[in-house]
Formats: sequence, C-alpha cells, structure tokens
Amino acid sequence: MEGSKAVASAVIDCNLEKVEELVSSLVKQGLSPAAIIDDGLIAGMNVVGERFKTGEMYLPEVMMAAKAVKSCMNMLKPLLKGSDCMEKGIVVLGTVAGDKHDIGKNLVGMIMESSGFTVIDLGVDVVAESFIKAIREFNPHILGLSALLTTTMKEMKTTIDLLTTEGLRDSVKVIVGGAPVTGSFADSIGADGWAPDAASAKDLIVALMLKKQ
Ligand code: B1M
Repeated sequence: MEGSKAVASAVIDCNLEKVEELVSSLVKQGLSPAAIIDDGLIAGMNVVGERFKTGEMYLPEVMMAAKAVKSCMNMLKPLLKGSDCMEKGIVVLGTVAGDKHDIGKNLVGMIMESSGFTVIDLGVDVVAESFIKAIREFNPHILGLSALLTTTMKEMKTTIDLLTTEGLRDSVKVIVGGAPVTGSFADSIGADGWAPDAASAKDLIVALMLKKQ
C-alpha cells in the first residue's frame, strides 16, 4: 500500500521517470499489478482529473500524468492476465465526421484508459457507419463522440439515428462532448450523457456502467 501511495504521488507530480521507476521496482518486489493500478496509477490519476476540473492543474501536466500512467499500464498489462484485476468496461471513442480536432478526445481516452477502461479509439473524421462497424465488432459498453466544430455536432445525431436504424441503440450507452456541445444538445439528440471535460467524462461512464448492471 505504501509503495502504491508513492506511485500515486509521483503521478500527481507528473514525474514520468519516477512513476516508471517505482512501478518496475514494486513489480520486482512482487506487489500485485492490480494493487499498483488501483491504489497507485488510478488513485493518482483521479486526483489529477479532479485538479484539472477545478483549474488547479493545467493541460500539459494532465498530458504528462496520463502519459506516465499509460506507459505503466502497458508495462503491467501482460502481468494482469489471469489476475484478479477486472477490466472496467469497453469504450469506443472517436471525433465525428468532418472534424479533425483530437486533443480533447485523446485526453478523454487517456483518462478513461488510465482509469481501467479498454479504449478503442477510432481517431478523427469518423463517419457514422464506422462507429456502427466498431460497435458490431467490439460490443462496447460505451460509445463516446467528440466534436469541436458547431458544423460537425450534427454528426452526433446522425450517428445516434443510425444506431437506432441498425437496431443497436439499446446495446450501448452514448456520451458526447467537445467545446460547443452542451447538456441540452445531448438531450435533444437522444444521447445518454454529456461531459464538459475529461475527468467528468470518466465519472459519467462509471455512473452509466453502474446503471447498466
Ligand atoms: Co480548430 N477550431 N479549426 N484547430 N481549434 C476551434 C474549435 C475554434 C473554436 C477556434 C476559433 O475559431 N475560435 C473553431 C470552431 C468554431 C466553431 O465551430 N464555431 C475552429 C475552427 C474554425 C477550425 C478550422 C475550420 C479552421 C480552418 O481551417 N479554417 C479547422 C477545422 C479542421 C477540421 O476539423 N476539419 C481547424 C483546425 C484546427 C487545427 C488542426 C489547427 C487544431 C487541431 C489540432 C488537433 O486537434 N490535433 C485546432 C485547434 C487546436 C483549435 C483550438 C484552438 C483548440 C482546441 C483544443 O484542442 N482544445 C480551438 C479553440 C478553442 O477551443 N479554444 C479550435 C484543448 C482541448 C483539451 O479541449 O478539445 O475542448 P477540448 O476538449 C475538452 C472538452 O471539450 C471535453 O474534454 C476535453 C478535455 O477537458 N471533451 C469531451 C472533448 N471531447 C469530449 C468527448 C467526451 C466528453 C468530453 O465524451 C465522448
């Protein structure tokens, strides 16, 4: 527990080298990867997410912390097979058709991934048909749509409408976000939720997953 706490502190300090050093040393000492992830990486990232939400931390720091967590997750992933750490859920994520902004979407993906979700990131300029194909292929719990342009927000509705036409709407919860997107817009297009930032997006999908169970 002490070791994991040190990992959490190093994540909060955005100290990539220290996080990696601590994690590999804890693995060598035989600490369970699940404990390192839950009490160290995720605990630290939760604090970072909260501080970002309240303006106490800035974007470059969040990116550094997320990078440290991602790198250690990659280190720990092979050790998790058969262990007691359950995957929290699958999220398919993408920026909608016509829109090439991906900084916010990547941040959302990194925070979800570093919180234990499996993220399938389809990238930018993703047409509705590609989201449908990914839902059939990966059967995710959550579909996350990002848009930064007022002109591309309508693609979120196009995607949700196509989900309904294809008979897939009830199989996945849809969340939307991006600077011009609002809660009332999300309601108007039939999304299951909206989040103003990456930390809230993670909280939202955790809440939606609990509702789904
Ligand atoms: Co663009 N751009 N851009 N741009 N760009 C905006 C969005 C704009 C507001 C700038 C402006 O005019 N003031 C404007 C849109 C205006 C409008 O629609 N009303 C605009 C425009 C017009 C354009 C072009 C059309 C410019 C041109 O070519 N004439 C063009 C469009 C290209 C295209 O997409 N087809 C364009 C291009 C670009 C760049 C390529 C130069 C670059 C993008 C680089 C990249 O993403 N790889 C760029 C950038 C950087 C911006 C600004 C400056 C910054 C966006 C950003 O990354 N913010 C932006 C102005 C601004 O927002 N102040 C602007 C940081 C990021 C962390 O925040 O993306 O909001 P954000 O994500 C947040 C939340 O929104 C939320 O969480 C994130 C983290 O907290 N969130 C989600 C995001 N997705 C979410 C999904 C969720 C939940 C939460 O659930 C799934």
